[in-house]
Amino acid sequence: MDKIVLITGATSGIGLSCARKFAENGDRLILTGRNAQKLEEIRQELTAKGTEVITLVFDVRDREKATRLMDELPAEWQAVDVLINNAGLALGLEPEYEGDLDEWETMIDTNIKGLLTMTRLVVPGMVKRNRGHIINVGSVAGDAAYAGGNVYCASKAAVKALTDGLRIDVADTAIRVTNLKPGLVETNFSNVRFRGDKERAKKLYTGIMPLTGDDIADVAVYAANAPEHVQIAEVLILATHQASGSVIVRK
Ligand code: NDP
Ligand code: 8X3
Repeated sequence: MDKIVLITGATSGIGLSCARKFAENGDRLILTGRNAQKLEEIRQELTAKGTEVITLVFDVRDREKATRLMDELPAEWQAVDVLINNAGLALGLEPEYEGDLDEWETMIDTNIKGLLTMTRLVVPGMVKRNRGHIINVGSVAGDAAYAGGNVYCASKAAVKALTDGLRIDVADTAIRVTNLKPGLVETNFSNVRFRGDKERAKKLYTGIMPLTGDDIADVAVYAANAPEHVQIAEVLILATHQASGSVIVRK
């Protein structure tokens, strides 16, 4: 209750669901994203319900801007209790010998380097205060590669390694570190992956009931509110008819 929760990529999907669920939980929110107008709409929606919200407009790949905006946070917002490293994306499903180098760079810069930037900006304060929780949004894709997943899967395997590494590095503190690993969640994710091909994106969720952003946000809220001696280290969350990154039964 009443924690300061910072969410990256809060303008859509899992990040937006986290914003709403943590607001319902009574927390104060720092919402970050690239889309200033969407962030403002969400801020208005949540403040109308009594939640205190600050928005920061930056791309997680822009280390300089992220640093400046985090430094400029009002003193009463500096002590972030929960960092949710959610901003991320997949681009394409081409074989590794045909993929686009620029798209690979975008995934690596966002999913890995953006997460590291935010970790480096927020966690030192948590260590000083001996209090905090980092929730990284990994993926079932980080457990094993699937066809065409190559670089995206590698980026989420990196999220697992970085989450595990951070957990070791703060094991002598009261800070908790969680890797949330969703499977198929119906968000804007596949529209982005298939570069705006909505039909192709929709097909992915046909014949199976996918997870929703809210399903994942519920687990994040649970992890953040577990008793202080309980560290939810890793959670794999799959749709009932999904068994792994590559086994999905559609009816
Ligand atoms: P969405 O596309 O709905 O949301 C992604 C969010 O990340 C958006 O707010 C997007 O902002 C933001 N984002 C992307 N790139 C950047 C950037 N460079 N800087 C700041 N924000 C950025 O997808 P999801 O909600 O599904 O994805 C959220 C996370 O969940 C990702 O890390 C994804 O890899 C992970 N995930 C998703 C799964 C799924 O099946 N959907 C399953 C497992 C994990 P903008 O609108 O400006 O692009
Ligand atoms: C997103 C889920 O299976 O499309 O991480 O990689 S999947």
